[in-house]
Amino acid sequence: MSAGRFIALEGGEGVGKSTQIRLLADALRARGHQVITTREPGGTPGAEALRAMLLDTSGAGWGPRAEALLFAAARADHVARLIRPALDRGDWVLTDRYIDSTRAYQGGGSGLHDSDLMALHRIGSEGLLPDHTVILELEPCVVAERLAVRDRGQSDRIGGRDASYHARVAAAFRVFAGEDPARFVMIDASGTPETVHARVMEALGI
Ligand code: T5A
Repeated sequence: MSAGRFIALEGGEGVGKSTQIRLLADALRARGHQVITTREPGGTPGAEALRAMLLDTSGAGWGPRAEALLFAAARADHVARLIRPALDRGDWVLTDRYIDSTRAYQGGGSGLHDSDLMALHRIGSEGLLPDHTVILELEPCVVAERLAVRDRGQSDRIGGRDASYHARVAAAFRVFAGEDPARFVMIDASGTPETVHARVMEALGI
């Protein structure tokens, strides 16, 4: 069996990342691969504790700099304790969000410099990048319909930020994809989960 690959799914809230990770993991397992699925912030007990602190809607929350440091700390634990060991074993690792979420939200959304965020990533996670980063893109009105069904108006601290914040996040993801077509692929996330899954499989050449 060949060595696994490290794949991140990215995009705004509710575009279908978790759904597509499940379908991709099932397809890879059906081909006999060992697959780890995980998420950010989170994936290890320490990072899940930081997730609760980051997304909790009670209290004053965090400024953009503290938020970026906490995401980097969560990622450092996630990489050291789960992602690196899995890749070293030859497993496939599929993560729901990774460094490009920090670049899009704390960078594009909150205005921190990309070079500073990448410096934190070098310190925290030795700069580990995915082999492929799949960005799911969907019209905000379709996302709103899907989340209205699932969440009934509830959102976390970051998902609840205003439309202009989320527009800057979406624009940042498009810029990343344009700058590095070798790592990024943009996928139209409209249509049924199976239709989107077929696009993901084709884009990854699986
Ligand atoms: N964040 C995160 C940062 O600011 N910086 C960082 O560095 C990182 C790592 C994380 C928050 O943290 C921020 C970004 C986020 O605001 P989260 O709880 O992990 O928050 O939430 P999301 O990543 O936004 O995940 P969601 O679960 O909300 O969305 P998904 O995973 O994209 O969507 P999914 O698959 O759950 O689908 C949403 C709904 O749509 C349905 C599903 O069944 C579900 O009900 N659906 C479809 N319906 C119709 N057609 C399809 N094709 C469908 N696909 C899914």
